[in-house]
Formats: sequence, structure tokens, C-alpha cells
Amino acid sequence: MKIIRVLLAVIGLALGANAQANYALNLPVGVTETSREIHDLHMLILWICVGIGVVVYGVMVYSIMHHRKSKGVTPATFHENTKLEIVWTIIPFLILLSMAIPATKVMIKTYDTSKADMSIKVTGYQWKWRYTYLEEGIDFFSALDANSNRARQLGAKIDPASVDHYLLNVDHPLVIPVNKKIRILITSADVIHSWWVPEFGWKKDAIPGFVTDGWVKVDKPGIYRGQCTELCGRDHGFMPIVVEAKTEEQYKQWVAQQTAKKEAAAIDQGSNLADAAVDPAQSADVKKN
Ligand SMILES: [Cu+2]
Repeated sequence: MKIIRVLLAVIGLALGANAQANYALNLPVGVTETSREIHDLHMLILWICVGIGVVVYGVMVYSIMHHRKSKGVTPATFHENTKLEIVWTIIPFLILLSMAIPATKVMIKTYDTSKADMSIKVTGYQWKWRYTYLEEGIDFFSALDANSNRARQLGAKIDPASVDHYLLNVDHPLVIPVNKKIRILITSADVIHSWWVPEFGWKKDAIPGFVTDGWVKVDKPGIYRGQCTELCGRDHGFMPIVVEAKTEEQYKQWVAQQTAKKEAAAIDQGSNLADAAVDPAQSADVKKN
């Protein structure tokens, strides 16, 4: 009866896990068209495998039960049955075909980064991400947020459970508009990293000297979290990814804010340079040096 207790415990765990929002046994459905297609493909292949399992184990168990020696059954002695061999070659071939065709279709679609509305370059660093918006000229680093960073320090007397999205929050999230095809170019400035947001359905390695690409078209606004998923050194576990999908209107406002900030910073720097140029004390210092 121990086995029944173990089985019940496993079922209980599975049900309990399902109740928790951030942990599920199955592949997430995700928030993009391709992530949903990948999920459907996963379910289709799972059910095909379940079907094969039921048939194969069914035949096996039936044969063991009904053709056993104790019942006085004697083994058949035939050799090479051409008809049977053709059948058991054709059936698996058809099954493989029924999985390969939809899988290839989805794969071709996920790799097709053409006709994108905009492009963002993602560069992995030890241990943060850099996002460069190729059209808008926005460029910033995205690192672990200060609260998580404080709580993770050795000897920090902060309960990680008290930190909002512990180790899954950043200072500057990647902001994208919804319903736009965004081409994401991924590379690295040092070692191999990997950019992964589970809700998008794919992940891509960030390789120094190479640019890999993928695309997303998110259909509902929200915050989607991910992590670096290629062991990249000491702080690999501390370079999360946060993507904020905004409506087009909100996205435009965000771009305007970022551009204004950048211009203000440029003017600031420009006036500092101008000040330095006209400041006689400073120019005298420069001459002395
Ligand atoms: Cu990493």
C-alpha cells in the first residue's frame, strides 16, 4: 500500500503546484502567437505519444496475460511476415510525418524575422543585459534591482520572501509595444549568455562575435519575466530579464520620455564643456598642466 500513498502524494503535489500561479507542470501557453503554436504542438505530440503508449502497452499486457505458458499456450514459430513488416514500417512513418509537418511549419515561422516593425539589440554582459533600440536610438543597461541585490548579499539580514519578485526584477526593464513584430538581435560582449523569457516560447544564446535573432509579437500588455539561461559565471543567477509590454500609446510616451532624458543629458554635458572653455581659472589650470 506504500505505492498508493506515494502515488497520492505525487498527485497532491501536482494539484498543489497547479494552484500556484508561478509554477506549473505543463509548458506555459505564453503571450505570443508562436508561443501558443509551440504549446499546441507540444500538446499534439504529447497526445500522440500517449496514444502510442496506450496501444503498445495494451498489446503487451494483453499478450502477457492471455498467451502465458501457464495457460498452455505454445509460441508461434513463423518467420518473416512481409505484410506485418510493411505495416509496422508505414504506421510509424505516418506518425512521424504527422508530427514533422506541423513542427516544421512552426519552426520556420519562429525563425522568420523578416518584415519586423522594429529591431532591438540585446547584448549580454557579466552580469547584466544591454538593450539598444536600433530605430529610436535608445540604449541602456538592465541589471538586478537594488532590493534583490541587497537581499542576496552574504550576511544580509533580509528575508528574500519579503522582496518583491526576488531575483526576478531589474532596474530598467526592456519596454516594447504590443501587437508589433519586434526583431530581437542577440549577442554578447564577453562570454556566452542566453536570453530567455518563457512566456515568449523561445530562448536564444548570446554568443560573443555572433548575432543570433528571434522575434516577438506580444498581444497583451503586461510584465514578463525571464532569466539568463546559459551558465555564464559567478553571478549567472543574478541577471534576470524583465520585459514590459505597453500599448502603442504608452510606448510612444515612454520613447518620448527617454528621448527627452537623453537630450537633457546631452545639453547638460554640452553646457559643462562650454563652461569649462570660458572659465579662465580652469583654462589657466589646463595651461599650467
Ligand atoms: Cu548567465
